[in-house]
Amino acid sequence: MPGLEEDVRQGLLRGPPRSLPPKYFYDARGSALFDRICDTPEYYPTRTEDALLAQCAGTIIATVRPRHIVELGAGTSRKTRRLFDACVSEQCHSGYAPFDVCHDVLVEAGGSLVNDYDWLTVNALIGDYHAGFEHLPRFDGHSLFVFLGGTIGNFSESEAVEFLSELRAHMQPEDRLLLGADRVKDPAVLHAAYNDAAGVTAAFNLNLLEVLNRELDADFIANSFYHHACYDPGTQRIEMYLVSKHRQSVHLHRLNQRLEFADGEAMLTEISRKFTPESLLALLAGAGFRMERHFEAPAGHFSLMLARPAEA
Ligand code: SAH
Ligand code: AVI
Repeated sequence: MPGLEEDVRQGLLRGPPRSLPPKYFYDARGSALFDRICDTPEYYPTRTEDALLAQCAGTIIATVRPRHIVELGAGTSRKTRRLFDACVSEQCHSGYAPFDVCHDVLVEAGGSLVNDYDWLTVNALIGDYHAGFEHLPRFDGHSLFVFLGGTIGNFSESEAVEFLSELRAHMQPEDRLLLGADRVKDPAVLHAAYNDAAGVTAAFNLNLLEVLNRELDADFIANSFYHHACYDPGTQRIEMYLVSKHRQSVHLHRLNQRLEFADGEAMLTEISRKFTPESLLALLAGAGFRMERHFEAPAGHFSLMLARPAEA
């Protein structure tokens, strides 16, 4: 699995456009900024998915009755609490394994979860989910794998198929996947969600430069770049960039490299794909899953699909 240095060589030192995988957003500050994004009035996905989960968590837990809930890219686990609440009402006390690349967010969230749910055993897994699932512990009994927030949209189509296929290969026949995905909608709503007025998304995006400065002994000046996010209806995705405000050189001392940015040069830091029910079904089918239930937010603003491994 490539680390930061390799990803920088593959993405940042090449181009156009220069690019980096989104996992580097999530140092402690980046995770805290993402959590603040979730509370901005413009960023509808979190509260929309949370409201949907509040409605359907009981049905999901009663149907699956998992012994373990394994969450990929769990972050603060704030919405997953809907599943734990349903575990209480359905008397199904499962274990919980949040899997995330950010150590700090797992430690903080784990502490508050065991405080609030005294029956819950939290087995935090720190790592990169692109490195495969063979290192995940094998739990006794069946698991509900959870991938929320629309994070699947941060993968290209081929990355998403590869990722879900690897997950499918790791799953037992009785396991289930709960996948949250954001939906295609009015471009103005999408644009606003990634351009909040308080500038929290901009700070989240620019924090990537601080990560590079710290990890690669680089000398990015955050103030010399600006946040740009736009929705492309053709590809049905948000593209998020950091744009150079002028011509500038940046040194990556640890890699002994110098980057030359042109005035207005844009570096791609994230894509966030939006789905239709059809494109989501096709993605799941392409990765070897069969959809069992589809829960939709009002006006089709967000989808939660409960899926099982398709028979080989
Ligand atoms: N599931 C939460 C958080 C979404 S933010 C929600 O729905 O609100 C995306 C999360 O995925 C972050 O917590 C980030 O640290 C984690 N993440 C991003 N890339 C990752 C990777 N390659 N491996 C593991 N976790 C990753
Ligand atoms: C984590 N992921 C689903 C978020 C999204 O909406 O694509 C990350 C994010 N980027 C900017 N705002 C939120």
